[in-house]
Amino acid sequence: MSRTIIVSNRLPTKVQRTDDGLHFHPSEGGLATGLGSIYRADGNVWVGWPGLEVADPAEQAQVTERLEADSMAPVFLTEAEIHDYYEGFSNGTLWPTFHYFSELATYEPAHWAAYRAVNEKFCQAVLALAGPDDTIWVHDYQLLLLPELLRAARPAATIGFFLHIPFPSYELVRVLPWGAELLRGMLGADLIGFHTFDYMHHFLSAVGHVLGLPTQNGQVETPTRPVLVDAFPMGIDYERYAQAANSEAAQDYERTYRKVLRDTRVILSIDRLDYTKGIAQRLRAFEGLLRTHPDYVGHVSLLMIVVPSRDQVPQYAALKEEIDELVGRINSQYSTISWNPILYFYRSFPFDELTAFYHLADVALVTPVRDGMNLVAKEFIASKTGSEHGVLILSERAGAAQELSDAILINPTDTNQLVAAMHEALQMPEDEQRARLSHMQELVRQYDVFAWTKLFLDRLDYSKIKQLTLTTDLLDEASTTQLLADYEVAERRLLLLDYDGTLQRFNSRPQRAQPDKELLMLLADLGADPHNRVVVISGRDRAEIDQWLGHLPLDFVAEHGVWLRRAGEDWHLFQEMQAAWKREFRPLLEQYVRRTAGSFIEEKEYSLAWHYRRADAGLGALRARELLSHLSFMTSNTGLQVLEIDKVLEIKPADLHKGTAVAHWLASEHPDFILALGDDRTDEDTFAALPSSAYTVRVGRAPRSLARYSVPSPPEVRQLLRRLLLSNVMVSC
Ligand code: GDG
Repeated sequence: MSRTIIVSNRLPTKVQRTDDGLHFHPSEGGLATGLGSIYRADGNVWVGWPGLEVADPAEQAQVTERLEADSMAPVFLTEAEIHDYYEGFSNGTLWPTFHYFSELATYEPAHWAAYRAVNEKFCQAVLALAGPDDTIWVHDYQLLLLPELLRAARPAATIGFFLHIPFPSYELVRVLPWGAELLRGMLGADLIGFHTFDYMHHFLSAVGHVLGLPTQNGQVETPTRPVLVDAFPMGIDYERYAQAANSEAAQDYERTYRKVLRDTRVILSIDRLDYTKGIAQRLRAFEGLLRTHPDYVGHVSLLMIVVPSRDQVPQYAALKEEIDELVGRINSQYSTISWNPILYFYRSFPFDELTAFYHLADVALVTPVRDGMNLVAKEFIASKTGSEHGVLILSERAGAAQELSDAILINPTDTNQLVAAMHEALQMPEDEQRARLSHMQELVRQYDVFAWTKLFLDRLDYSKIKQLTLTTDLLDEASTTQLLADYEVAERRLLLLDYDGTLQRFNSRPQRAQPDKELLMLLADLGADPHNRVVVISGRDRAEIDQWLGHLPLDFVAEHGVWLRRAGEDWHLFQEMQAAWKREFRPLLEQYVRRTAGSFIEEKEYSLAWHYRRADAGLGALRARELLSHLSFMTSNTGLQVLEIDKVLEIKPADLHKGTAVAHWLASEHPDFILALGDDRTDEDTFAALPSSAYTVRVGRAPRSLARYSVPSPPEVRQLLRRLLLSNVMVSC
C-alpha cells in the first residue's frame, strides 16, 4: 500500500530538555493541525528535526522510539549544522532574500555547504523509509534542494513541494549566488505549491530567466518531466478557533481581562519577533493615532504579543531593542494611572488564552511588510464566529490579503494610511463590521486547512497521472515484433517520416544534412513496395527536398505542412496564403543575427526561421528567449505562430502544421497500418492527428510526447526501417 511521507524542517512535536529529562510537546502550528490527520493515518510518517541538539546516542534512541510511536521519524542535527544550515543559510540567507530584505542576507559558502549537506541528510532519512509508490510532500525554504535529491535517487517517485514564505521577483533570486541550484532543487518535485498567484508567477519567471526553461500555463518543461506549479492559499482549522473562542475556558479568560481593561477598546497584534512583521512601523503608527486623535488617549490600547524567536541572531536582538525602546517611549509619554497605551508581552500564550484575546479584540492589526500568508489574520476572523464586532486591518503584502478583501487593506510602510485605517476601524458601524466579518468567515471556513491539504494532494496525484499519460515506452523487442507482424499483413501501409533528427542526424549547417547513400537506398526500397505510401514530412523548403529526395518514389510535405507533393506529381500549396508578413519580421531577425554570432536566417516561401545551433550555447539560448518573447508579442492575433524547434525559432501560418497535412493522406489512403516517426514538437502535431492504433514513435528523449513509443536516435530509426524491409522479403519468400 502506498504511503504519504511528510517532510519539513521541524517535526510537529517539540522536544525540550529540562533538568529532569526530555519533554515532548505537540506543536500548535497550522501545518501540524492540517496534516495531523494525514501523517497519523496508517503507515504514514512525518520526517523532521525535533528542534534541539541530541548528541548522546542513548538519548537519540529514546527520542526516536517516542516519536516513532506517534508516526514521526527524527533527523538529528549537530550543533554545527543547526548553526550553519538552519540559522546560517535558512534564516540568514534565504529568509531575508525571499522577504525582500536582501540587504540583511549573508552569503557564506560554509553555510551553503551545510545547507546542501543537511538536505542530503534529510534525503537519506526519507529514502530509508520511502517505498517506490509512496507520495513524498516536502515543506518550505529549509529544504529547497530536497526534491531534486530525492528525484535523483527515485526517478519515478511522486514528490510535492510547498513553500510557506513568499517567492520573490526573479531579480532577488539572481542576487543569490546559488539561485540556479535552488530552483533546480525545487524542480525535482512533480508539483510545486505557493500561497498566491504572485509567488507562483515570480517562480515561473525565475525559472525562465535564470534556468532558461520554457514555462507555459503554470507548467515548467524540464528536460525529463513537466512540473506543475500552482497556488494553494493555506487555511486554518476554522472550527477549532470558532469553538475555542466561545469555550468556557476562553470566556473565563475574557471576563478576567475585561475586568482589568474596563471599557478600554483593544487593538490586537500578534507576531513572532521578526523584521518582516512591521512591528516597529506599527508602534509608530499607533503613536501617530494617539497624537492626531487625542480622544483615544485613555480609551484605546494596543495589546501587542511578540513571540520570542531567533533572538540569538544580532538582527533580531537589535529589533527587540528597538521595540522595547519604542514601547517604553510611547508608554512613558501617554500612560495614565489607570490606562496604558501599549500592553506589551514578549512571550507566547496557551491556545485558550490566545483565542480569548482574538475574541475580545475590537481590531486586529496585521501589518507585516512581507508575509507568505499570515494565519493570525484568519484565526482572528474564525475566532469572531458568533460575535457582532471586529475589524481586521491587513497589510496588502501578506498573502492573506489576496483572499481577505473585506479587511481594511493597507500599505504597512505608509504610517499616515495606517493611522487612518485604525481610526476607520474604531469608527466602523457595527452592521458594516458584521457584513465584512461574515463574508470573510464564509471564505475562511470553506478554504480551511483540511481543504488545502486535500487540494494539494489531489493535484499531486493529477500531476502524476498527467505525466504518465504523456510518457512514451521505449520501443523494445516485444513491441518491435508486434509492429513488424502488423506491417507484414497490412495491405495499405502509411509511413510518415520526419527528416532532420529522425532519418538524419542534425548538422550544425542544415544544408550539410543531405541524405547519405544508405538512407537513399532505404527510402527507395520502402517507396518501391506497392503496399507502401511513404511520406517524408519536413520543415525544410521544397527546393531542398526536391534536390535531395525528389527522384525517389515518395510523397512529401515541406515547410511543416505548407506544401504537399505526391510521387510523380507537382508541388501544390495546402491552401492559398499570404507571405507579406515576412517583410515585417525579417528586420527583427536580422537584428538578432547581428547580436548573436553564428546564428542565421533561413527564408522559406511561407515561413522564416532563425537558427542558432552554431551560436555559443549560452548566448544562443539567452537570445532565443528574448526573441521568442518579442515574436510571441508580435504574432498575437496575426494568424501566425512561433515554433520552438531544436535550436531554431520559426514563424509560420498558425493554421497549417504537419497534422493538417497528415489528415490529407489519412483521408485518401484509408491505411490499415500507420507508422509515424518524428523527433520534435512539430511532429507532435502528426502524432495528434493519428488514430490510437497507429505506431507513433518519438526519436530522442522528450519530457512528454503523444507518441506511444520512443527510440533513442536516428540510427535506431534506420535499423527499424531496415527490419521493415527485411520482414517484407521474408514474407515474399
Ligand atoms: C510561515 C510563514 C505562513 C502566535 N503567537 C502565539 C501563537 N501563535 C501562532 C498563531 C499562528 C502562528 O503562530 C503564526 O503563523 P503565521 O502564519 O503568522 O507565521 P509563521 O509562523 O511565520 O509561518 C507565514 C505560515 O508559514 C503558514 O504557511 O502563513 O507567512 O511565515 O498560528 O496562532 N500560538 C500560541 N500562543 C501564542 O502566543 N499558542
